Amino acid sequence: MPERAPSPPEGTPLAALEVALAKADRVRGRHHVPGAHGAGRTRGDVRIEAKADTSSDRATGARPATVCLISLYLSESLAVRQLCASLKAHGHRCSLIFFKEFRWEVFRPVTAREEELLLALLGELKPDLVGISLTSSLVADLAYDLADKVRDRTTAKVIVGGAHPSVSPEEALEHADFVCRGEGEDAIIEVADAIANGRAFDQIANIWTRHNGEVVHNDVRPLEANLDLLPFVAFGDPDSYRIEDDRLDRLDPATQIPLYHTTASRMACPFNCTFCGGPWLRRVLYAGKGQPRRYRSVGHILGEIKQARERHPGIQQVQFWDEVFAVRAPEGWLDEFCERFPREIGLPFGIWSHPGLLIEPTIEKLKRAGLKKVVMGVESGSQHVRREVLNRKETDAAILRSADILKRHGVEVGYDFIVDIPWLTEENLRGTFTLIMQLPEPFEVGIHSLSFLPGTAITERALAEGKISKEQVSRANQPLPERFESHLWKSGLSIRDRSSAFWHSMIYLASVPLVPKPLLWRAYRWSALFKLFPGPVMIAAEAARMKGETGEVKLWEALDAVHPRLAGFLARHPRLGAVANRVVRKVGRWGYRLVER
Ligand code: B12
Ligand code: SF4
Repeated sequence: MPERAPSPPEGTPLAALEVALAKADRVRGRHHVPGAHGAGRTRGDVRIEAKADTSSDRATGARPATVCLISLYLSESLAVRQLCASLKAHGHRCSLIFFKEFRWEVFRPVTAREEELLLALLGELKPDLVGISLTSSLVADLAYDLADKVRDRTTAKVIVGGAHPSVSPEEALEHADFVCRGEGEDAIIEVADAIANGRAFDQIANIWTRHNGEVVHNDVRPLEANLDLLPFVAFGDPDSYRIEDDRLDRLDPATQIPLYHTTASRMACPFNCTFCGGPWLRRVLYAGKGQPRRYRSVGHILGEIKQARERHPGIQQVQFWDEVFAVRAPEGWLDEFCERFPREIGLPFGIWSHPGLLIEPTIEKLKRAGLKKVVMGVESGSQHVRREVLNRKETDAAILRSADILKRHGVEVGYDFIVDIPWLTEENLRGTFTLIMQLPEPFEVGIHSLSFLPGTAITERALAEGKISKEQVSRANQPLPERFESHLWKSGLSIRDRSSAFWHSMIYLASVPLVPKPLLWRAYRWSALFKLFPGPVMIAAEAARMKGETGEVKLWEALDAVHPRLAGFLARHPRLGAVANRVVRKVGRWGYRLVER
């Protein structure tokens, strides 16, 4: 037995790693005896058991590679789960690292300790290849920063893949040894094979790399037509780690929640909204490479969910992440799904859909099968903006009809709107307010900021018309915390831009059940006055937002957020503050009386 190495000093990443891993192993009833297992590796007291060598299972007889896949701010990531399952099915060793979680309510930046934990974990796992999933431009800077550090501090090769590097491979290749464009299952297997076996990797389809200092661009391979050939995504895999809140845990975060994430199709959406990255993937990257819209068989989907439930019986709901669920599905697919899902799974499920597509018979069938919630993008209350700027053809009437169908069938609903499209006029914002006011309650509304994603039609147009600069395209246009919060409405609007401040606040108030609708209609009728003095409406909106976050109405904090100078002045003059308080209450009561009339 080798001599026990001293424990890492307390508080260092390795110490934390040790604690986390020892805890995980205690949970599994396993004890670390350094050197006792042939396949294990040790460092200090830290020991990460390597998987049994599966090389003998490999049809090729080639050596397996050790791969670590990192998902950034996306603990559900289907991408790394799918890639991991494919790598393992081909005999490679693969660990999943879920680095930070995506929480809509609040952005939590990466801490120095979390970064150290990640690098220390990689130091222990000693991968040949580290894959970073860059699902969206949102996490591009973080991905590149980590890729640079991994290349500096470990001997692993780094590969990045996902939607963002698919559009911007040159940029990604500055930070990685390989960039995968498009779907990555076969490509990463070939890269792993090549690395483990010392073979050339400059002719692998979908991969961009450097060879003798020159960038090598390989074409994208044809799309896999039969999705049933893919193994079920990795879920509850023992080689999963989570880094969050300055700690490392050996667990799959998806098994900690009662919601199971999956998809029924790939690239199924038939629409071409100008702000969306999907059309570029379908029409540019995969032009001539086969039909992008592909469906898994119902049996394959149900098999995956059943297997997941065996591993985590606590699953209480399923979320399908198809862009538009069941759109243009093969004949008979929807009927088979609606017949088998309740019988074989019997859980409620949520979907994304499209307001131009919701028809009553489909909703009826899906509701009987367990449909609980539909989320769909309406994007703007102005038909003109939808048609001319966003390339969305549905009319206001169609949107209201869809909303009505969902309401009548008792399906929960969420709508998404974008409120800062550069071409929007005051009239368009008014349209968004009135449309939200007409939607049947209850509903949830997500108010978003427009991200200028690279490659999208709206970005090209905004660049051509000088509405944005190249630096503003997607990831470059805001610091990470702001980008994360871009989907949340914030009062940060300047009171000087009175008209937009008023309409944004009104839209927000219409989307949350705090201020009674008649009061909002009254403010709407008095918009000429409130546009000159938007303060009260802004404070009400900010108070509503804070209520959403904290559950309490905090008028003082809301005033401070909207008008810090006034709040400061009142704080310094408590008597005046008390008078202001009385006035606000009086105005509030007066407002409510107006509503009752
Ligand atoms: C479902 C989905 C989500 C879900 C994620 C659910 C999940 N469980 O993964 C949620 C709602 C959480 C989400 C969030 C966001 N999303 Co999203 N999302 C999608 C959607 C519709 C499908 C993605 C998916 O799961 N596909 C199935 C998996 C298996 O495939 P995949 O992700 O494409 O991964 C394959 C390849 O990309 C590649 N690959 C991926 N990673 C890696 C890594 C390596 C090493 C390799 C080799 C290959 C590789 O191989 C994978 C397997 O073939 C896509 C649209 C689309 N059709 O792609 C948008 C999409 C990816 N999302 C997008 C965006 C913008 C976002 C958000 C920023 C939205 C927001 N403002 O909050 C966030 C970002 C979250 C984050 N931390 O990155 C954009 C990205 C465009 C861009 N250029 O940035 C897309 C393209 C849609 C759009 N609106 O344009 N999203
Ligand atoms: S409907 Fe949704 S997924 Fe389809 S193109 Fe429009 S935004 Fe993208």
